[in-house]
Amino acid sequence: MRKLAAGNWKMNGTSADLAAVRAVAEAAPGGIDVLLALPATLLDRARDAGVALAGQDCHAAAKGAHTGDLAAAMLADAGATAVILGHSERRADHGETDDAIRAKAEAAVAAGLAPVICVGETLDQREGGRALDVVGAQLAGSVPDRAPGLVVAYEPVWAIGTGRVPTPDQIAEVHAFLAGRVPAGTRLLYGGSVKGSNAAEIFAVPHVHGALVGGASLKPGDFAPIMQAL
Ligand code: G2H
Repeated sequence: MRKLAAGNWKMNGTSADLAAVRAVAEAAPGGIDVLLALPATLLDRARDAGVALAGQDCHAAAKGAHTGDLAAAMLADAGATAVILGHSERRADHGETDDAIRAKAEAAVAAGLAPVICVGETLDQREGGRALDVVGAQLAGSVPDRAPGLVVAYEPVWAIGTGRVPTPDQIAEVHAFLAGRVPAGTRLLYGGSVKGSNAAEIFAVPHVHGALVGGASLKPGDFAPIMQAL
């Protein structure tokens, strides 16, 4: 299975940052896949930068009266080949449920986009011994029956943007659990405070096929060592 380094720029980036997209493309090692989830405003202008692009969310409907939303086909039209769905920031900020995420994923698949579906437990849930129950329920509820190119990202909420990273044993436990429940060929990414300094240790964990990287994907100099560690 080819490894995947995915960057999630979240709500960062303007036209001044297109040079960083090109720099990531130039720094990408051969033999791995690299995907940048840019703000939608940059997708079309980054489409010839030499790196695969993703959206960060889409609507479940194909079109219509949904002010401010984007259809999956619009992301595809702008150059995306994938879309992140169910990121914990979307689940928290926009109340996205597993059912809503599955509907979005079905729309993404219909538009030819590979869904990158995020799951992950909160600190309370982990400390309560419920991490596997939570990610299992999120997986069962949010992944459609048919999802070509499916990627699942395990992002413990307590590790996102905090600098806290689970131990390799904690990541291994969840990834082994997920590996037994996803269709064959599904890539499993770890996400949450991945940096150049911890990437190699994380990538050595069984069933970790890459990373979904937030803060450290914004600067090519930070993202390059992560790509190289894969
Ligand atoms: C988790 C991750 C990217 P960061 O949200 O999806 O962000 O690497 O900044 O923790």
